[in-house]
Amino acid sequence: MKDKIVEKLIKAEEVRQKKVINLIASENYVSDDVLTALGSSLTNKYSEGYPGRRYYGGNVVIDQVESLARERALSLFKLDPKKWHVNVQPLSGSPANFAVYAALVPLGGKIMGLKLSSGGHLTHGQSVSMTGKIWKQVPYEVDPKTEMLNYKEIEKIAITEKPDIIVAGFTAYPRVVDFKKFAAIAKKVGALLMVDMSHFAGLVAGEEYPTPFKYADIVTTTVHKTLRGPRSAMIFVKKDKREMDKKIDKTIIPGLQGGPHNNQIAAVAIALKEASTPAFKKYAKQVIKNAQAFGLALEKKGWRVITGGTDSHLLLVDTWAGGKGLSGKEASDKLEKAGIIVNMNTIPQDPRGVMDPSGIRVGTAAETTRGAKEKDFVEIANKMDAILRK
Ligand code: DSN
Repeated sequence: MKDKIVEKLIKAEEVRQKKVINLIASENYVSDDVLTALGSSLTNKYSEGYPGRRYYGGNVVIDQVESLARERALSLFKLDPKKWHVNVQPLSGSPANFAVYAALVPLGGKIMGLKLSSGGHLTHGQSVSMTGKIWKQVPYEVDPKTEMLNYKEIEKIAITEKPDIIVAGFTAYPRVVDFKKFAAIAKKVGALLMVDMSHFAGLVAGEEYPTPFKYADIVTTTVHKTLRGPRSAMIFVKKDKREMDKKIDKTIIPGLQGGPHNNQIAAVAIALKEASTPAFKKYAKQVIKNAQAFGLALEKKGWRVITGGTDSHLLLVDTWAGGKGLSGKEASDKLEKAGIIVNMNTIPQDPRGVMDPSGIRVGTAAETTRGAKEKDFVEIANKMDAILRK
């Protein structure tokens, strides 16, 4: 690389990534092929529009790349192209979710989403997100006792509030979501059901987490978490007389975005193929086994694990409880100094603020890619315990 300053920074980040134990639940390590596609000449091309209908000439190859990514996306999740459409152009998860609301929810309409402190995402209608400014969030929370979703309560809220869209999905909820129950509630109140599977898409692909596709009208996902692809997102949408597929496509371009990032879309296509292999299925299984072993080991050391465990790749740990009195920020800082990377996170009913919450979120997707097994996570739990008690 001619730019020695940037080259040095890239090398330094590579070294950092290799040195640490990475427990960020939303991160992963992509294959060399994905990296190659990201750094390819596809980045040079403008291709506003969709395959076969572009505003610029010279897209004969790019059309094939995007069509391939679409075919692989539908095939990975076993979707019939006559019944489902996928848009692979969203630049990342937040713009993908925004695009769904912009296409399908009237301005000022209601988005019913999981509260941030219960594990929801900013773009599920939180007031600080544009999704909560343009639309109104109707929040639902996890049950204060079980810390799990309470479908009876969710139904009550939906009946009272009559949201336009119900969002199921999370960034910090460790359990499986009952999409069938969500679909029944959405049907009862005449709302659309959107599932944001960003966190667990790889587990769905590996058939280790329930599929939302039987029940949802729209499914959004990032590609870079458990799915182990490049930073990118996709919107899956049912094809029927509501023409939601056409509305979503028009909202992405010309509504919100310009030229798609073609290098990224090629990398998505590669990741989708990788995720369809038996090796990936094994990976998804191991991710969950590791998270469960990790949770048990933390509990054995006296740490309170939210909901008492996990069905997925992530765990929420209460660092304040049991007289430990460590805020999530303090815990995260202490761990980082010792080479373990986590993020501070609110826990259900958190009395402390978002910037200094009572817990941390940890995940197993990244270290499982690097070959970690259950015994490694028991070791990591013991190491974390020793660091946090100092
Ligand atoms: N930042 C992602 C996460 O960590 O869950 C969501 O946007």
